[in-house]
Amino acid sequence: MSALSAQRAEAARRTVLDAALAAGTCHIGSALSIVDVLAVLYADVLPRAGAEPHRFLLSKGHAATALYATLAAAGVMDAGEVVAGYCADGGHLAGHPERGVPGVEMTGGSLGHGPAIAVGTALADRHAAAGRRTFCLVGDGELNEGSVWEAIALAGHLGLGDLTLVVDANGLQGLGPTADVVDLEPLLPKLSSFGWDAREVGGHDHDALASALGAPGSDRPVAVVARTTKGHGISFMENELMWHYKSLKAADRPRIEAELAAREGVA
Ligand SMILES: Cc1ncc(C[n+]2csc(CCOP(=O)(O)OP(=O)(O)O)c2C)c(N)n1
Ligand SMILES: [Mg+2]
Repeated sequence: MSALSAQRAEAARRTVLDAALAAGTCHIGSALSIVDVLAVLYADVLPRAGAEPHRFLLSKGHAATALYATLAAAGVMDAGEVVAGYCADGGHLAGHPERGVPGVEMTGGSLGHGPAIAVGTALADRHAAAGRRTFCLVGDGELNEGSVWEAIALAGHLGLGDLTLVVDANGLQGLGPTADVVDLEPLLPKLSSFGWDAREVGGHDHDALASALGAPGSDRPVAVVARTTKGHGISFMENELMWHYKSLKAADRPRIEAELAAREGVA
């Protein structure tokens, strides 16, 4: 495991929770689900020596705190600024990411749009011979959006090897398990059938993530199905549907601090 990604993931988890506590907002489980994926991307995969970093588009924009916290851990913004500015009156960090904020490539929030935008940026970079990869992260519930599959079909047809779709496969969406809402498993053969190089990985395993995300597809787009736990890292939130919409209250701070202290003890 890259020491850098591990250390940044712990820092980002704390920022996510501090921001959620300060703002009293929801989608905490959704953000914790992807902290490790983002830590690996921003520490080990996106940076390019002497060139602009590869692109990252957060399609499941409701997990915005994970993106802000990762950008803070990477030094693009300040963690205190995330906690004070997220969903605050007059703050500049909205509940869903907005283009124009440093480090934010795509405005998100309405699910289902990231993959099509990612096809566009990958195609533009291909024409520019930029050698630049595009990564787009979607939720597994978000895969219910038909527009996602139009983009998947087109990317496979175009053979966009520099495009990587990361599926945050946590098995839960807003109002129930994905298997009960619209079951799209098995995902790997489905994605392969659209001409994608489909890979499956433990979504909190930094080494496995780094190798699955690090290698572009030769002439096929890459899909990384990251098997994650919604609410990962905070025991009472893990796999608990209610932490999609439930918000933390000030009275919850001691139990959050206890969980973070226990993590820091083992990290
Ligand atoms: C087009 C659209 N419809 C509905 C919503 C409301 N919504 C926000 S999060 C969510 C569930 C998403 O589930 P999933 O993609 O699995 O993400 P997770 O919460 O597991 O991270 C829904 C339906 C939305 N943001 N956009
Ligand atoms: Mg989900």
